[in-house]
Amino acid sequence: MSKLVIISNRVASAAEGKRSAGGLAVGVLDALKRQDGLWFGWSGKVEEEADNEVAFHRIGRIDCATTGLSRKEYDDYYRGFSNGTLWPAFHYRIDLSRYDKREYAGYLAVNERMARLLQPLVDPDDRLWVHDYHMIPFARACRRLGMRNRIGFFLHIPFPAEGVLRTIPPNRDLVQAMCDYDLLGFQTRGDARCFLDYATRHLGLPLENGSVLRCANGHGVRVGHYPIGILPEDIQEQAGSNRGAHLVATLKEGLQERKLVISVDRLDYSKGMVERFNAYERLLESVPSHRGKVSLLQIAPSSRSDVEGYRHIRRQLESTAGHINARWTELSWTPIRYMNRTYERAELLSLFRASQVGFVTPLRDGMNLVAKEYVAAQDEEDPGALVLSEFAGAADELSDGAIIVNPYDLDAMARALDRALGMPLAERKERHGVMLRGLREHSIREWRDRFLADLDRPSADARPT
Ligand code: ADQ
Repeated sequence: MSKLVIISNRVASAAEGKRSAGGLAVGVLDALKRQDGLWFGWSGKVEEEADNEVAFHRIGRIDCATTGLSRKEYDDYYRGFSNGTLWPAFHYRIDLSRYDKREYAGYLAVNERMARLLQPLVDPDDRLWVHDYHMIPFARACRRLGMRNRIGFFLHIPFPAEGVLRTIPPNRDLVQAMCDYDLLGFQTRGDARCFLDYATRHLGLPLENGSVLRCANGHGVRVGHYPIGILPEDIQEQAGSNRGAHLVATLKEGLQERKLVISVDRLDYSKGMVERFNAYERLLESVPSHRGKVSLLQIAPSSRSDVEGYRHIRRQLESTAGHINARWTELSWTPIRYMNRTYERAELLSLFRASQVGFVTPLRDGMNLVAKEYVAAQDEEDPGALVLSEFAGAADELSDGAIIVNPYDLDAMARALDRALGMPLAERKERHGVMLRGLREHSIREWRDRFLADLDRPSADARPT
C-alpha cells in the first residue's frame, strides 16, 4: 500500500510531539494521526560534520526519520537563507532580509542532501507532501534523482507580492523550482494570487483553467489555497478538562476579578507584539476606567534566538513592557504580564478559556492558529471576544465574528480592545457561534483531505516520461 511521506525542515522528537510550540508541527501531527506514513526531516541536532545517518523514532503511531545538520549547514540553510532571507521577506520585512549567495548555495545543498537520504525510504507510488519555505527546492532535488512520485508543497507562511519577492535575488530560480511540484498549496486566496501573478506576469507562464500553471518544461502544476484549520472538538475538550485547572485558579487569584486580555505567540517580529503593547497602553491612556481593571497576559516563548532580528525584538519587547509597567503599575495591579515560556497544550487552552479577550494582531501571518484555537477553546455560554489583525490569514475566515483591526493603527486597536472588553453577552455569543461553525466546517482534517485529494487528481501533466 502506498504511504504518505511528509517532509518538513524539523521533525518533532517523541517528547516534543506532546509539547510543541510550532504551528507546523501541530498541523502535521494532526494530519498524520489517521494515516499510515512517514515524517522526514531535520532532527534539530547540529553536529560538527554531517554524517548522513538517518535515525528513526515514533510519535504515537507515526514513524519519523531524521538526520542532523552540520554547523555550516545550520548557519547557511537554516539561520541564513531560510530565516535570514526568506522568512523576513515573505513577511514583508525587507528591511530585515539580507542575502548571501553562499547561504543560498547551502540552502540548495541541504535540500539535495535531504532528498538523497529520503530516496531509499520511498516507494514509487508513495505520495510526498513537502512543507514550508525551508524546502522550496525539494521537489527539484527529487526529480534530479529520478523520483517520479507525486509531490505536493504547502507554504505555511504568506507568499509575498511580486515587488517584495523580487528583492530576494534568486527569486526566479525559487519560483522555477516550484514548477517541479504537482500541487502548490497556499494558506489564502491572496497568497495563491501573488504566486500566480509572479509566475504569469514575471515569468510569462500560461495559466490554464484558472488553476494550472504550464511550466517551461511542459509540466502542469496545480495551484490552490488550503487554509489550515484545527480540530475544534479536540480543543473544546482539552480547554474544558481540568488539566489546566490549577493554572486557572492561580491566575484568577492574581487577577482579583479583573478582566484578562490574552496573547500567545512565538517570539517573532512578524507577530506585532510591540505595536500590541503600545495599543494596550493607548487604551489605558484614552479610557481611564480600564486602569486597574484589566490585565494583558502575553505568553511568548523565545524562538530562533541566534538570528539577529530575534535578539532585537526580544530587547524591544522587554523594554516596551518594562516602560509601560513602570508608568502604570500600582501596588495592587500590574498592567502587562509578559513571559517567555511554553505551556502544555491543555494548559494553554484553559488560559484561553479563562480570558475575556483574545488579542491576536500579527503584522503578517500565513494563517495564525492561535486565533482559531482561541475561538474553539471558549465556553459557548460565556465566550470571550476576539480582536484579530486583518493581516493574519485567519482573518479571511473569521471576519464575521472577530473585531478586525489594522495592527499599524494604535488608536483603532485601542478602540477595538475597548469594544471587546465591553461587548454584551448576546453579541459575544452570536459572534462566537458564527466563528465556531466555520471552524467546524473547515477543520484540519478537511485541509488534509482536500490537499491530498487534489494531489491525487489526474494531473494536468504533460511531463515527458
Ligand atoms: P507559527 O508562526 O508558529 O506557525 P501559529 O499558527 O500561531 O504560528 O501556531 C503556533 C502554535 O504553537 C499554536 O498551535 C499555538 O497554540 C502553539 N503555541 C504557541 N505558543 C505556545 C506556548 N507558549 N505554549 C504552548 N504552545 C504554544 C506557522 C505560520 C502560521 C501558520 C502555522 C500553521 O507562521 O501563520 O498558521 O504555521 O500553518
